[in-house]
Amino acid sequence: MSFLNYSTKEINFKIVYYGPGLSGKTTNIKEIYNKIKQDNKGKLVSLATETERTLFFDFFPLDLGTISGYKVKFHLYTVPGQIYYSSSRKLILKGVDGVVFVADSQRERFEANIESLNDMLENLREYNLQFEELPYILQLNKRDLPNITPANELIETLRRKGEPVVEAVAMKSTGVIETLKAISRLVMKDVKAKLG
Ligand SMILES: Nc1nc2c(ncn2[C@@H]2O[C@H](COP(=O)(O)OP(=O)(O)OP(=O)(O)O)[C@@H](O)[C@H]2O)c(=O)[nH]1
Ligand SMILES: [Mg+2]
Repeated sequence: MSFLNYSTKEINFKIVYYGPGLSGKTTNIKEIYNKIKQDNKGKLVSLATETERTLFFDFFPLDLGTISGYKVKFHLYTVPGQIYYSSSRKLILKGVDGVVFVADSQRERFEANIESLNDMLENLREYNLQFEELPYILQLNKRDLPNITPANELIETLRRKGEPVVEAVAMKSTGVIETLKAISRLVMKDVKAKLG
């Protein structure tokens, strides 16, 4: 859960980009990283295989200014999408405050999206995290490709609780900041109420 530090006047949020292998999770956070001013971000830690697939996670901290005198920090993580890194995916979800599900719009990845979504829901359940309460965004990525499922069909299958949906071409940065703004809006909503 979000960590409110009274002595340092900081609020820390953990945001995880989840989704099937090669859906564009790392691309999302790299694009965000490239767009943020140096002063507002920490180091991007990225551990990848030779083929650039995420091995454990990608991570960087992002400063989002202050609310009610508290410094707001987002810690952005991606999970490794490859099926055999299931235990890492679960571990990375621990204490999460918000999730972005990055779906791959390509027809041949239709089932992979569903599998990954179910895997996410199962992992959240195991941590006793209430999905209904969790700030959550569905991103439909790779909308630039020719072999894609229509957005309405993807929404019908993948949308689980009326969450905001963002269409994206992460590689070209389209929809990336919109997605980040959408998830931050949701995670900040609760905190603003608490801080008054
Ligand atoms: N055409 C197209 N390609 C994309 C888009 N977003 C990402 N890609 C490409 O898809 C491939 C995989 O992207 P990554 O961001 O590494 O995917 P990932 O979800 O982090 O993959 P794992 O770490 O293996 O789980 C790369 O070659 C990207 O350039 C997009 O919107 N359109
Ligand atoms: Mg990755």
